[in-house]
Amino acid sequence: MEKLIITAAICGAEVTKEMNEYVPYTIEEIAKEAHNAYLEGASIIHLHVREDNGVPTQDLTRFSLAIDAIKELCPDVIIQPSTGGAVGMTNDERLTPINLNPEMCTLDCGSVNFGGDEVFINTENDIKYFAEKIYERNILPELECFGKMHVDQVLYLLKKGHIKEHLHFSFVLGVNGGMTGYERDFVFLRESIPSDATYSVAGIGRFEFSLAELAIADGGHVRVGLEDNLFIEKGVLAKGNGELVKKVALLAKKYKREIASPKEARIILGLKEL
Ligand code: KMH
Ligand code: ZN
Repeated sequence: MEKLIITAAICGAEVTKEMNEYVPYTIEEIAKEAHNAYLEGASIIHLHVREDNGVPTQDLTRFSLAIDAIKELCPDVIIQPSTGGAVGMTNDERLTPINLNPEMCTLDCGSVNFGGDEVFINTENDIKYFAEKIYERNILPELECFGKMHVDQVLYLLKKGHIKEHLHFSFVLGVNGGMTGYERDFVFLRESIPSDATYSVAGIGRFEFSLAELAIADGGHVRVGLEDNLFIEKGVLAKGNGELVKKVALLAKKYKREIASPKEARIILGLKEL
């Protein structure tokens, strides 16, 4: 089986220090959490940034500072800035970090309820706009799908030429308002993508490690981190992203999956060598 790519979603836009003190806000905290994840086997850092007080932002300078600080500690790691940002941001605001020409970024492939009155809006035209801007810069998008209809949207936009191969999906399952992350959901999505596509799972909350295990056994890839889940086990807060990545690395051992280095992850995803 292909080696396992572990992505660490270290910070997100929604979780706070009140929920888990290890959620990073400052540039130094973000770099430290990325480094801890990298040391445990993460080859991709899925990156959101915050103001020092924790407010989510898509500010270009903030991204640039965070990326430089991460690269200082983990020079070869793949950095994948979010173009999802936080609910309510404009499309152009969300797209800001692509101006730094990262190797990857996210591309959210449909709208989803995000709890209460919040809707994370990604219309078909929004997705086409994001895709055009992302491919223009030769950035590989991670295709974030919060349910089966988002996978279908990707396949439709592929046929119409708006989305291009290589397809690397992220099944983000367990959002309150999106698709759940049970085994049957995983199998449904897994069977819906082309055989030459790659995928990663991002289980939200209690789905984090059960989905990780399914993907590891199947030959897929895994995203974990405080953005998605704050607990190392039921009722026990994780002591940072490193601990969450370490738990996935241990699961990989159980299935005899080796962990991909950033160099190997680049080959699997068809990215250029550093
Ligand atoms: N924060 C969510 C509204 C992404 O990074 O592309 C969107 C999100 C997805 O986290
Ligand atoms: Zn994100």
